[in-house]
Formats: sequence, structure tokens, C-alpha cells
Amino acid sequence: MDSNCITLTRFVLAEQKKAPGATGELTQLLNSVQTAVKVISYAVRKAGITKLFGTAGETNVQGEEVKKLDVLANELFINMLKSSYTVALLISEENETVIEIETERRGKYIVAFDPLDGSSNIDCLVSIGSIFAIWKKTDNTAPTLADGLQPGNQVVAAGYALYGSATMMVLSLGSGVNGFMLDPSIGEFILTDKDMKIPQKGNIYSINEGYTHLWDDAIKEYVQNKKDPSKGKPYNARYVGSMVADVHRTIKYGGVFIYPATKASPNGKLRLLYECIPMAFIMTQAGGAASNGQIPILDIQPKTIHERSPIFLGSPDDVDEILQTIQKHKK
Ligand code: AMP
Ligand code: P6P
Repeated sequence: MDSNCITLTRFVLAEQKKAPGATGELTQLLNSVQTAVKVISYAVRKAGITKLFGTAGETNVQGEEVKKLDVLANELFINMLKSSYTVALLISEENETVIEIETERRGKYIVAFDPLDGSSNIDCLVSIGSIFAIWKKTDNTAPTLADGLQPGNQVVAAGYALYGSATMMVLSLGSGVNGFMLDPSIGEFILTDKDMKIPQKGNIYSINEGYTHLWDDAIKEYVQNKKDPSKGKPYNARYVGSMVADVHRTIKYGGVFIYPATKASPNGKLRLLYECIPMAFIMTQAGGAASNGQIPILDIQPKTIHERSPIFLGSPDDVDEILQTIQKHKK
């Protein structure tokens, strides 16, 4: 046992001490997220035994069946964040409207989160995840919807938890990306992936090819090129259908993850505030790129809390290639 192991708690505190004038509020917020993730991880791994699988008989704002684990994960994020006295407003994938915090418990941060992303994969034990992004309230007035609609280039911190063969938290506080593996024997996240950087170029493309008939020509051409031996060594196709798993693999191995606009979904499927922005922030901090096909995801000005965005993210060379293909088709 390493008697000097870097836990997530220790890492965040050390980063706080580098921030002049920091009061510890952001550290406290991140510790409350860590607690929510630990309980979700436990519940995910026990779900089959404790009958947490299956639907809770409700549907969420997305019109999707809500499974019991979704409900539990959402309540955990809300309760842990509210009781941290660090947040003024919450935005959850599971809640139609913003979640306001009573005055006496308010802090200066705004958190948008997807408490359990990929939940359609729960019952077949495919990896799922939690995703969050943190902004700072820009003034001392009562929180309004505008506080929850800040662009990704104003993000203070963002992260995801991957409930896979192990549970891992990947976090960026604005100075790079670090990965922490949960050691269930001590209940602590341990720094295992220091200063994560995505390869400049990869050999994996990740997109749901079941929608090929709905793509525009640029996407069809790009994907076809990735499979055509006359254009170079063909790429491998990998698609989990769980954003956190697909993005984590992309950071680790390189390549590109794509959820484009389709004829059926003109703005794509993934949500800007609590899926695209946090993943774009992390990817950019890891030396990668993230675009909606026209501009960087982090520069998009959100208009509504559940708006969707097309997303192309991954290795800089791979994202650049697809953006060039898109531009070529615009001419
Ligand atoms: P605080 O008063 O603790 O909320 O921190 C004020 C600002 O200092 C934050 O909004 C961050 O920009 C920075 N900061 C505080 N804690 C941390 C941390 N643990 N890691 C990185 N930056 C931090
Ligand atoms: P499709 C899961 O439902 C999710 O929101 C993301 O985690 C995932 O990347 C995407 O949807 C998968 O969507 O249309 O390919 O099944």
C-alpha cells in the first residue's frame, strides 16, 4: 500500500492551494460530487442484486423511460450538491427546469450534469457514466436562467465518472486532465492517469452507422474514406453507444467520436450543457479538439438548458480532417 498515494481529495486540495484567494468552496463542491459518484458506483454494481434495474415507471423530460438507477443518481447529485453550500443553480438531464437552491444554502457555482448517461445500457451491463460541468455565477444577484446558459469557454471545471470494468473519475480544473481510479477496498479515488493527453492522430472512428441513411454527404464521405484501403490504412470502428465510454476510449487511444446532425435530429442528439460542453472542455484540456462542425463547442452560446448540438471530438488531426470534409461540401 502506498503510504503517500495521491487521492482525488488530496489532489483537489493541492490545486486549491495554488489558487490565490481561494476559499475552498470549489474544493467542497468537488468533494460532494465525489461522494455522489461513489454511491452511484456502488449502486450500479449492486443494481442486479438489489433489483435497481428496470424502469421506475416514469419518463424524463427527454421522453425516455427512466430507470431506477437514473432516479437514484439524479437524487444523489442534487442532494450532495445542495448540501455542499457551494451551488446557486443546478441543471440536470432529468429535470425539465432549472433546480434553484434556497437562499440559506446558496454558493457561487452553477453545475450542469447528466447523472447517469447511457442508461439504455444499464440492463446489459455496458459501461455508463456521469458527466458534469461547473461555472461560476458572474455576480451576487439571485440566480437566474442566464446564469445556467454560460458558454463552455467560461467553464471553471468539468469531469466525468465512468462505471466500467473499474470506476474512474476524469477531471479537469482548467490546467490539464487527470484520471483517478476508485479503489473500492478503501473507498478512495487514486491518481492513476496523470496529465492525460490525447494522441495527435488516432486510427479509430466512433459513430452510429445505423443512421448512415440520415447523414449529410460530408459525413458519408468521411466515414467511407476511413474504411477505404485506397485512402490509407483503414480505421477501426468502435461504438459503445454510451458517450462516457466512447469519449474515454478516444482520449486514451485517439481517433474521433462523432454524433452528427441527421435528417431525423437536425441538431444531433447529445445535449450541449451537460454532455457536449463538459466533454469538449476535457478534450481540449487533453490537447484534443471539439467542434459542432462549424465552431468550437466551447464557443457556442447556449439558448435553452436542454438544447442539443452535433459534436465532433477527438484527436486534433482527425477532427481537422472531418471539418475540412464538411467545409469542402459547403462550397
Ligand atoms: P473558491 O473560493 O474556493 O471557490 O475558489 C475561487 C477560484 O479559485 C475558483 O473559481 C477557481 O478558479 C480557483 N480554485 C479554487 N479551488 C480550486 C481547485 N481545487 N482547483 C483549481 N482551481 C481552484
Ligand atoms: P444512439 C446514451 O443514450 C446517449 O445519450 C449517449 O451516452 C450516447 O453517446 C448516445 O446517446 C447514443 O445514441 O442514437 O447512437 O443510440
